[in-house]
Formats: sequence, C-alpha cells, structure tokens
Amino acid sequence: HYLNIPSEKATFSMGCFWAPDSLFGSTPGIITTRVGYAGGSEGFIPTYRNIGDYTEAIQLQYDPNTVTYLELLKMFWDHHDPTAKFKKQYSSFIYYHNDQQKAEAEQTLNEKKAKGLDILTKIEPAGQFFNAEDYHQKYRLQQHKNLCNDLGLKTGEDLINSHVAARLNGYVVGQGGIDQFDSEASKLKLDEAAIKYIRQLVIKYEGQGLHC
Ligand code: MHO
Repeated sequence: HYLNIPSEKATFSMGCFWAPDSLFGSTPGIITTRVGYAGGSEGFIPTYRNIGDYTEAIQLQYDPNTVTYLELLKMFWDHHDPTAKFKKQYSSFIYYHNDQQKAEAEQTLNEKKAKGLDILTKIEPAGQFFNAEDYHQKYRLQQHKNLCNDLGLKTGEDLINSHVAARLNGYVVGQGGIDQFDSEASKLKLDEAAIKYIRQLVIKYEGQGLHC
C-alpha cells in the first residue's frame, strides 16, 4: 500500500547510525530507511573502515501526509546530544533536500539556540549518499537471522527497500511499543510464528531506549 503514494526524503546524522535506523524505522509514516555516509568530499568513496570526512547518516523515505518534516526534526533533536563534540563520523548534521526542509531545519536550530544551548549541528544541502555496507542495514533486525530468512530478507538491497524490514528493525528493540505493534502486525502480513517472536522482543525492550 506504500508503493504509489507521494513520498519525501529526509537525511540526518546523529551519531552511530544503528540507533536512528531503529528509532525512525517504527515511526508512523516512515516508508523505508537506509544507513550510509553523507556530507564528505566529492570524489571520495567512503566506507565504514575508510570514512574520510563523511558522517554516519540515516536516510528516510516518508509519507508527508502521515508524518511531517517538523515532527522528524523534533525526533532528531530529542534523540542525540547536539551540543557534544565528536569526531566528524558521529557529528550532528541535517542534510536538507529542498528549501522548505532548509527553512524548517533552521527554524528549529534557532529555537534551540534561543534557549542558550551551544548547538554544534550543521545544516547542509543533501549531496551524494553512499549506502553503508550490507551488514549495517537494519543492524538490529539482522541479529535475528531466522526471522530475516523467514521474511525473505536476504540481501542488503532487500533490507534497504523493505518497509517490513524498517518497521521490524525498530520493533525488535522495543521501538514503537507493543500497542502500536499489535495494531500494525496484520498490515505487515506477518505469520503467527513471526508475530509471536517479535511480540516477546517488543515487550522485553519497550522503554529501554536506544544504544549503539
Ligand atoms: N560502538 C559501535 C559503533 C558502531 S557504529 C555503526 C561499534 O563499533 O560496535 O559506528
């Protein structure tokens, strides 16, 4: 049901990319997610082992009629420390895809600064995005190999393009919560065994937050 609706992209860097992959993956309105490298020098091909001046980034495909860019920005600000100084790999960036995203990103940044916070976040136009290695895509979900196999999620491209993979990558670490999972499970076309398996994980990890 997500194939033919208008969608938009959002790209953020907010530390290790495994956490926002799970955070956003189970957020209503998120269609797909991918993790990768953004914001570095042209002509350089970043990899995890040789990341150069790129940042770890999450790129979202979202349905703007279900979740707004301002709501995504609120999640961005609420789920990392934009005042903490890290090496470039883990630094805080908003990579905007159009003028409206740029304006809304700047507006929220200015609201933070008006509170006296020393925000290090930079706002830059989205340039080339390099997918991270397959083993980083839906990293939390990939720790459940049998589940991935049962769902036919075999390659990195499968994991990147699958809406179900995005949702479950959040649910397996409790993101989204049990009520949302129960109301959504039938739409994801999961079989009874998968539902049972994922339910116990959501219940176990709900409320425990994200870590890398
Ligand atoms: N501390 C984590 C960071 C991974 S992240 C994708 C690790 O190396 O296991 O940068």
